[in-house]
Amino acid sequence: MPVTILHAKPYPFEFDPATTALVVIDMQRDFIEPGGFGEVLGNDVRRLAAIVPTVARLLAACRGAGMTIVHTRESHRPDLADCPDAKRARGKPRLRIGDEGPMGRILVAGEPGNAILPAVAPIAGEIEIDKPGKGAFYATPLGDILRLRKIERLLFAGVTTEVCVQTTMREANDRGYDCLLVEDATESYFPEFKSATIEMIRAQGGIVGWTATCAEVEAALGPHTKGG
Ligand code: C5J
Repeated sequence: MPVTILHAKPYPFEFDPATTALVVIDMQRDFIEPGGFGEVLGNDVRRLAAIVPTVARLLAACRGAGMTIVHTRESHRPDLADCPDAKRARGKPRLRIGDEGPMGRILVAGEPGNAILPAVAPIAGEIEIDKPGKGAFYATPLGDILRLRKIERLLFAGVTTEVCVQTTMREANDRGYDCLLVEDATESYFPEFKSATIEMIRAQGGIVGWTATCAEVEAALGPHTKGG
């Protein structure tokens, strides 16, 4: 049965939990924990760590409503065959993708730093997508998986707001999905980039989609969650 987030911006967002997926982008140790790729690039990772409890709450609400849950990881093959030289060289970081860092090889599948934080980790039955790019549709089976499950709408959370979250949301928008970004379940190393992204998503009547808070999603799902 459809539910409505009345206070979503720019206007109410209706969705049916049966045909809506929660997509949690790149909640990986590499981006969120000290010593990972995010910190190697010169970022203060504490901002990202602060949203972990909110993402966990959102996951609990969506799991309780029986929604499809997708987790993504930005990760490359161990042989780096899916990592363009341009991506590897960009920014001249101290440690590059594929180099040995404090949490294993940076942004390489299967390495400790590439794992999703335990507090928001996938559970049995949830979809895990390893993506070599910023967008989760590029060079992954995500589009086919969503189509087979007859998913029509997407809720988004994760990091970073203006990079992998926004890129994936724009890819989804162009593929015909109605998308909503959960404002307090996403974060950026740069607060001004987060707020600008939220503004641009919902500008012009929701040109990329909608935004709402985690509490607003929880309130809408209330009657659908187990025991509700
Ligand atoms: C970045 C991401 N920022 N997950 N990746 O390189 O946003």
